[in-house]
Amino acid sequence: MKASKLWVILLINFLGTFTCEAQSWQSMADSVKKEYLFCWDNYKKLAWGFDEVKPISGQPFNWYASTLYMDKIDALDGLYMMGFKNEGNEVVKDLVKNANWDKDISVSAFEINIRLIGGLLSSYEITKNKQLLTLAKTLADRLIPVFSTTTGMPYRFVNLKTGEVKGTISNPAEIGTYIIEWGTLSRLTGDKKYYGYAKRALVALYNRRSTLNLVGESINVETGKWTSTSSHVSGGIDSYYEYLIKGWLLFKDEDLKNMWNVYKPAIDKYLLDKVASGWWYGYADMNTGMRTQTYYGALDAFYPAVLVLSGDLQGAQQLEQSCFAMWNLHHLEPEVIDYKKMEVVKGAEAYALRPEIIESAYYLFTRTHDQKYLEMGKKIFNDLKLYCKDSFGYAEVSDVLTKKKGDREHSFFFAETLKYLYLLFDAATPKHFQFDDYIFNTEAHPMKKQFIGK
Ligand code: DMJ
Repeated sequence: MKASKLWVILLINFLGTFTCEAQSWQSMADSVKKEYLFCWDNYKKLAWGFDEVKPISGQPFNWYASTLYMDKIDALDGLYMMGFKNEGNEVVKDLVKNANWDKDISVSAFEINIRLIGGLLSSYEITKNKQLLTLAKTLADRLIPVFSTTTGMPYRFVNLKTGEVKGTISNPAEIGTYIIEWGTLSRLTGDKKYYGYAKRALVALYNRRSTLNLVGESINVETGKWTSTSSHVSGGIDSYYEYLIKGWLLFKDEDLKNMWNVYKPAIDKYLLDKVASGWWYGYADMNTGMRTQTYYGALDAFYPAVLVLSGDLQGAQQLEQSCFAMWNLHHLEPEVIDYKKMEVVKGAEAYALRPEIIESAYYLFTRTHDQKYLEMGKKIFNDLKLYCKDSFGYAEVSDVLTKKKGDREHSFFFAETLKYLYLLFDAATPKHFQFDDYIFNTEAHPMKKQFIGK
């Protein structure tokens, strides 16, 4: 056979395999869309005037005394991304007509920010419906009282009607997870004050880091004194680091990058733990650097994504491998494991349908194009269908060992878990979404990049 003919055959085979693989990932992405619609239709049918639908009983559920449109707003950009335009338009119409923030309820400013302000801003960018931007702005305005401390670090809760604040003991995540949404609000409204509040809080925390360049787990926002010196990358600290690196990428404010550059070596020195079961990030005291726990969990699985964004691809790949081992221990990941013993920590057996491990697989696949991240996503998706799917949606699992379900489907299941699965499989198809000009907030709502910094 002539060499040229052989080349043609090889090329056809290669293209054939490539197309075939792309098709199979396309069909996985389509399956995720099907599950999104299944969950959405149940929400719509059974809980339209409420925040969420309970996946086992089909009962409606509100976070507070009255609805804050949690599923509607958290799911909205996902509906558009997956092509469910009519469903999306229906939500926009409903929000524009009915949404109102004049409610006598004390709410978590952090959750309202990442889910509602984030979701309204990204949906505004998609639809260009100005009323969504107005809803985001008027909601942020009702949160402003939380920033009234002398330190600049926000209180945790605010009454949306009266502006009364509470929650003096807070944590880095709830203090330092505003700049993506509030910076975007400044960009879209031309009012710099939103960026200012968020940045002041980030800097206030940074100024209170230990001499080892670590932060603790809880702090008094009035006095600025640490109330827990436990340092880790888990819940309560996680998105503080995420917002430094993402905030820099989004706004090119060098101050944010400089802060991250001070933390990163300290995190690697005191928290990174290379043991027989893999690379992990455990717990240490922020002042002494002494290891306190060999714990890692479902929430911590966001960190490979942060490592990818900060350029540490090797660290990200190692850590994601560990995360997948954690998932495969019981074919659903628990809230916390002891990675030295590779055992679930007592009292932390639940899996709340969290997205972080998928989010990290998505970032890693887009940077490496390594098929193994698609295979990870496939295994996770199949386990979700097997162990979490119920009559009216997907249910959290209260114990990954017994697989006993709980009657809750958090709104981040729409905003993040299913969305990141969809984006992961979509990324393997020829006409995939491009997010080069966007940064996802911690609830997976994409925000457009813009230069704000110095
Ligand atoms: C989400 O609400 C956000 O990602 C937040 O930063 C912490 N994790 C939950 C989902 O697990």
